[in-house]
Amino acid sequence: WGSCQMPSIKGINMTVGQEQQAGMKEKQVLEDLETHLTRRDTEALFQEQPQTGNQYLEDTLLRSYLKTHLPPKVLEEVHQDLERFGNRLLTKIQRLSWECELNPPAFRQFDAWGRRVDHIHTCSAWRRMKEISAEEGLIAEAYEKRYSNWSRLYQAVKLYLFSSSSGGFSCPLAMTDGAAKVIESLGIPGSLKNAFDRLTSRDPEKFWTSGQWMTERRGGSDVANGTETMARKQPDGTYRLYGFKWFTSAADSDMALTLARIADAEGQCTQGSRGLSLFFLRVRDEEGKLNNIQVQRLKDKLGTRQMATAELWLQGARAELISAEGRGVAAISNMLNITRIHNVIGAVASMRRMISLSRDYACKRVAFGKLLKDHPLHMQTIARMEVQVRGAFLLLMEIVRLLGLAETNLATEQEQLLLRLLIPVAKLYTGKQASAVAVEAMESFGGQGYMEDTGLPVILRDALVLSIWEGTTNILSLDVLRSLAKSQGQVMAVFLSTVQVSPQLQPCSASPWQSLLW
Ligand code: UCC
Repeated sequence: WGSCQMPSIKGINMTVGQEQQAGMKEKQVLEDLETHLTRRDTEALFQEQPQTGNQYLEDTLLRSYLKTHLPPKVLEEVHQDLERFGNRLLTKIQRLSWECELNPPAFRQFDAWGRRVDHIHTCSAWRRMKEISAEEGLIAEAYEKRYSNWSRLYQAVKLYLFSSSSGGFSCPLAMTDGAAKVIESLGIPGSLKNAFDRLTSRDPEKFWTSGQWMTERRGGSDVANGTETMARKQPDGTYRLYGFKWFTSAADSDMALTLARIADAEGQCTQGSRGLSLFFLRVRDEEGKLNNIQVQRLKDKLGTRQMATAELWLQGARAELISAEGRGVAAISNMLNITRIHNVIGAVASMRRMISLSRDYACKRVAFGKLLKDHPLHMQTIARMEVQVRGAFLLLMEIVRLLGLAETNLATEQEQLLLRLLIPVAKLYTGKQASAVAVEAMESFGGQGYMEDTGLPVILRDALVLSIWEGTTNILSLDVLRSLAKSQGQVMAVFLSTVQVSPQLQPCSASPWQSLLW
């Protein structure tokens, strides 16, 4: 800016005094330019960005757990795949995740000519996540059972690595897994074979995701009293659903499982839990037309903005009854237990990511004359978080180990009881823990942790939902009581005896503190 003014000063006739003044002005301009350049220099690199490498290779606890527990042949194959997957996450998938955050879904209700279209537009990165999920067998792995009882654990490990780089796609995967589990537990009836094959497919062209539509306008916790949706039987044996689903996550899914009350000939329904039945429905037909469903709007959420959560009117949606009449809650509880485990996976993964970045930052950032890692107080804070994530990780591994045994008919009765108890406990505990750890870890970056474009606030926002959806902390506490009551206290006896004697619940290295290696 100074340079273009200078010739005009020099080009006019001036007195000596005026010349002196002009000389001083010129000097000032040059000094300003120098300051400006100096400022630009420092602006170029102010602080070093925290980063992680291959998340699998860097996760010493995960690797040591797998080494300790998996049979050698399984370990060999799994190790190769996880190393490859870790590289794919680092070089390709993480970038897509950020794209999903920057391009949230958009809803268009009408086309240019006033025709109602209810189109939910998702970005290309989100759609790519769906293909990647199929290619990586993120659902398929658990159902193919290539590694017998270890398949479930292996799937959970892949989901754990994927979660923080999935751009929110781990949510539809949770419900997809839950739907596959429900269909499998029903013995894969012929009418659901196509759906099951698609939910568990490795072919991106075939792969389907599923929604879980439980929440209605009267609330999402008290499902027994909050569900108003009515099902009318049709002459061909199918049903038509009428109602308003108020909170449907991943509304761009291909199918959904949902609850409704079957109306009798007079249009009357049984109230309460005993009146609820479980239905399967396709969201769109082969031409992409909605199945008598209207999208009212997309939800304006604090986090998980990458995914389309919608309010849906069911206006005669064609559906198939898949549970016994009045056994809807019991049937969908298989789905709830799977999505709750996914919730634990998401919680552990977000803690792991925040702490890994915090650890890396501590090795790069200098304050008060030395790296953060050389400040004992800072390291104590990180160490405390590290212990939390390690405990949560081991609890998660124990749950998916037990689930793998149960799914291959290798679990004892005691192990089944323990699994039933640990799912709500782990979900409620890690959901809360993830929010607290994310806040603490954010603080370890100072003001940078609060900056949107560092990507750190997204992790916190997304973690905050983990204690809310899939059952709040108090609802899960009630589920713990339900498991106690149903087993007449046996779950507690099994739990106590297990923690006293089982090496499975001990950390695989002598102490989590010992493995805090830098
Ligand atoms: O949909 C949502 C968002 C999806 C996003 C998912 C992504 C997550 C992953 C993220 C990854 C990063 S949120 C909406 C979710 N909604 C809920 O979670 C519902 C919350 N409410 C409850 O959980 C309630 O406790 C209910 C609905 C289960 C309570 O219903 P009832 O009807 O009062 O329950 P009852 O009468 O006690 O139980 C009915 C039957 C019983 O079996 P029987 O009749 O044989 O004794 C129970 O034992 O269901 C059985 N049952 C269970 N069985 C109930 N809960 C369970 C369970 N957890 N496991 C096994």
